Amino acid sequence: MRIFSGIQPTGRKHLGNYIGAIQQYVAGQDRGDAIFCVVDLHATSVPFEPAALRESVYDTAAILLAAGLDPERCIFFRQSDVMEHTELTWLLCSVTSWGELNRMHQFKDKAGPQRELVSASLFFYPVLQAADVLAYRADEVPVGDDQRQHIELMRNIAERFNQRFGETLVVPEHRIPEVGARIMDLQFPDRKMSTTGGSPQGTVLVLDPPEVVVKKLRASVTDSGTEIRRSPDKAGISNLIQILAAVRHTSPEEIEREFEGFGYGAFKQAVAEAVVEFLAPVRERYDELRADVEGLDRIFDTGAAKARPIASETLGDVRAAMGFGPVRERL
Ligand code: AQP
Repeated sequence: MRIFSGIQPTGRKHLGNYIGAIQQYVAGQDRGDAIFCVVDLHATSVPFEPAALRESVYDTAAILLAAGLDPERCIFFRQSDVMEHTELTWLLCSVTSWGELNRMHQFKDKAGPQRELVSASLFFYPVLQAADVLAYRADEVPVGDDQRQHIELMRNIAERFNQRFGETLVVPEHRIPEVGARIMDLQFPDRKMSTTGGSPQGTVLVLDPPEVVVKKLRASVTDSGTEIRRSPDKAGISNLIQILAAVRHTSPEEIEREFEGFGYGAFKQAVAEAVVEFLAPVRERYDELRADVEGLDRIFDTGAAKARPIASETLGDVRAAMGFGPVRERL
């Protein structure tokens, strides 16, 4: 089975990214043929600074490696190093409808508050994401719950391509974790924890010092009740239950049983300590990995050299199916 996922370059990866995505990437290495990339092309869909973008790619790579991605056991590369992604994006646009793209929640959420130019690339973002996955004929895409709609779209794109031009692409499935698929902002627990839309105090960063993590979790917004249980009117406590269950690799039911009769203060302290412990190994390894930019470049070069032939073969089949290039017998 082939697993593929991409992550945006920002050094500010948060607990939601870690639980919803990064943790699954690391586990994916034992489950199949795993391919991951830092999607720097996607980062240009919102305002960005070129020098900061380049640095953020290294920040993100160091976080993923510190979390346990092993370039010996997976293919790990920088998206812009494999140019097949961009050509495939254009070709897939012909089987993507404008109406579908216009219905994407992420586009609406991000285009709305933008004061400067709303770029066409923000609109086409999901097609590039589809090209990333379809280029590797991946069976499975580990993501958080917020990506459900984008994965549905890439499935439609693959199915439509196959119907129109003949069986060429693999239709992928999403893999969304059962626990922690949507970690919420600690200050506004009705919104997801987010890089761009979150509150600073409500967002635990993977690289936050332990005392900052404790402070943010202890200050998290709860309700006027006392019970540690999940309920629609207890969004803050429900979120903390999810977080603790995810970092301890257990179920929310188990957490509710264990903390029955505890007060909110003691529960928040327990969540804070568990999150600090959960993130400690990443913080410990990060600095050394981040300092070695040449080493990171070598990892990217090796990854791109392995990724390119796979993407290139798919692109060749797509081109042939669509009628580009000289006559070629389809295999
Ligand atoms: N709150 C979340 N809970 C669980 N999973 C989450 N993911 C994002 N937020 C949560 C998952 O993290 C992966 C990386 O997403 P990305 O590449 O889009 O990274 P990002 O843009 O830096 O992360 P955000 O926070 O999702 O940014 P905004 O909100 O600004 O767009 C994905 O698999 C995602 O599902």
